[in-house]
Amino acid sequence: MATNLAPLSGGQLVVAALRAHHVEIAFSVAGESYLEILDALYDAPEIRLVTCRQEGGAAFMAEAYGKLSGKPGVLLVTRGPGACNAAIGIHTAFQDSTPMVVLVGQVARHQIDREAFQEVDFRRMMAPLAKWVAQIDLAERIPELVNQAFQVATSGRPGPVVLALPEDMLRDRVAAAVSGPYRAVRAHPGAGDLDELRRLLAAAERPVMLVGGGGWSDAACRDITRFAEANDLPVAASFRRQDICDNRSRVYVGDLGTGASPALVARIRQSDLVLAVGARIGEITSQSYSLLGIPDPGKTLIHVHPSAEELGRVFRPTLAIQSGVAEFAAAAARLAPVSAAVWTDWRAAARAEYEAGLAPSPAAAGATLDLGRIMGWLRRRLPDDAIVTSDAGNFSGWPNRFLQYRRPGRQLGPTSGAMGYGVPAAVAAKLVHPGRLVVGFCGDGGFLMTGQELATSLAAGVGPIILLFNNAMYGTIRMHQERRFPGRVVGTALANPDFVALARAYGAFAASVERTEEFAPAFEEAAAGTRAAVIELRIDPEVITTRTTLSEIRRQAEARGPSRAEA
Ligand SMILES: Cc1ncc(C[n+]2csc(CCOP(=O)(O)OP(=O)(O)O)c2C)c(N)n1
Ligand SMILES: [Mg+2]
Repeated sequence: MATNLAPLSGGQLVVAALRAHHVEIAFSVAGESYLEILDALYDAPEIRLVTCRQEGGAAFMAEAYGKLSGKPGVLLVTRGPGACNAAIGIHTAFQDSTPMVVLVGQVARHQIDREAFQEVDFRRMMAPLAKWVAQIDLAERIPELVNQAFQVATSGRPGPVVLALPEDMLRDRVAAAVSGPYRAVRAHPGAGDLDELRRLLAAAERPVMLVGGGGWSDAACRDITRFAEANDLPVAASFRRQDICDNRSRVYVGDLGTGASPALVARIRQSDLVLAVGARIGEITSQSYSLLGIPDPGKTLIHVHPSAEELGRVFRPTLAIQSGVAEFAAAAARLAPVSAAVWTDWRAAARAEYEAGLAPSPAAAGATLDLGRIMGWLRRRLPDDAIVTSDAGNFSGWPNRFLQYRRPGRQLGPTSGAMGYGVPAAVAAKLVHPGRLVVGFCGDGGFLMTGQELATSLAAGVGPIILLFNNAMYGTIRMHQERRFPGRVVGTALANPDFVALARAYGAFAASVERTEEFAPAFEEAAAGTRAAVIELRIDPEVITTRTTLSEIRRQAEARGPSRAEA
């Protein structure tokens, strides 16, 4: 009981609770609102405190850690301004179903509701961004509420939890027993569910499995691939979740991202059964909600998701199975296979289309910097355990289409579409796995949003390789402009700094690549070093996607005429 415990400050109790939940790393930007926690961390060397340069970068690092490890990413930020900067990473953790625990310093309890210095009501501000928000007003409740935070962040559909910590509460001294670690709650598929799944599958002729969402351990990925191979089921990955099913397996048929292969999209439209495992089937994956009817999908839909709230939310499933993805994958791998002969040709044709898509499209070929050839080289060069991170932007189409992901390698990208993710995620990945090759992709736009976290990387002595696609524009938005308002370019041209000089000023290795043949030597030099590296790829602005050019998009929009261009 608490009575014979030595009193601790609220700050010390928070750190004791983090230890009880086996926290090994925390990302922070310091603030005077939580000095007590920082001071307690001074005495807790087993928790690695990473000092970041902006809370947006720190929040992306915590999110990437959560995605990579399956454990909550812990983020420490100060009240109003710190929390506002961190919001982008909290929103990303929410959309990406990533476990995260955010500790925010708050004004003293007796100042609340005066609009005290930097005061924000976090319950209101974070309500739509976080899975749960609470404020700890009594230091003796720290063990209870920190435990609840870890439980909520990891159970069901994982997500971010925000705890506001009034600074005077952190100074109070109380005797309270912390306890941990948390135990995530995950549902299992029932025997009846699995029987019905087999029955529905046996009745199908053109089935497709769609895998996505968070919570995929290496073992769960192996299990779901085994199930797919045993049943010869074609497997598509949802947006930025390409590392679930080994892309080299004969069952893998491609991904449903922003630049999805038209052949794959057509095939899913033709399918008579979709088995969605872990995926929410969100806007990007469903190709703007066009792949399936709403609410009647128009075909058999078996939807497996850890959260009851997601099942039947948009699409009415024939069979809804509430289950953790690892729990479902383990059960599916043990199922007796359904006779697959009827769809073997269907699966093989889908695989052939995917493999054909690995050959670069003619539109991009022949450029001085041939990105198709460079990506082909990288696909062969990256080891099985490489970690690839990505920012948001059109450049991400290149690694998404041409690299092949497999465990233990990883793909870490924001399904929230948040720019600025690529560099911090690469830094976090390299901190967790210093011995693995970490390659972060970003555009010139995204790089200047959070590229200052290179300083964090160099301070921590870890070296990811950043591939910076410089086309001197917010290319994605320019593409949309050309589609809707051809020739009317506004707000999307960028005047960039000298990226090589900038990277070198941080102490990073830097190179600029203009010709295809310069890429491999620059990459090898970066990989041979231990410092962070930035390789700038100078992209012809014409090369706007992996499949088409900017002028082709403009030509098509002009041919459609003003009314069609509006559509
Ligand atoms: C934080 C944030 N701001 C704005 C956007 C809207 N947006 C999406 S892509 C994009 C341009 C990305 O430019 P860049 O990083 O240079 O990549 P490119 O598209 O040129 O390859 C913008 C502004 C966003 N997704 N996230
Ligand atoms: Mg750009």
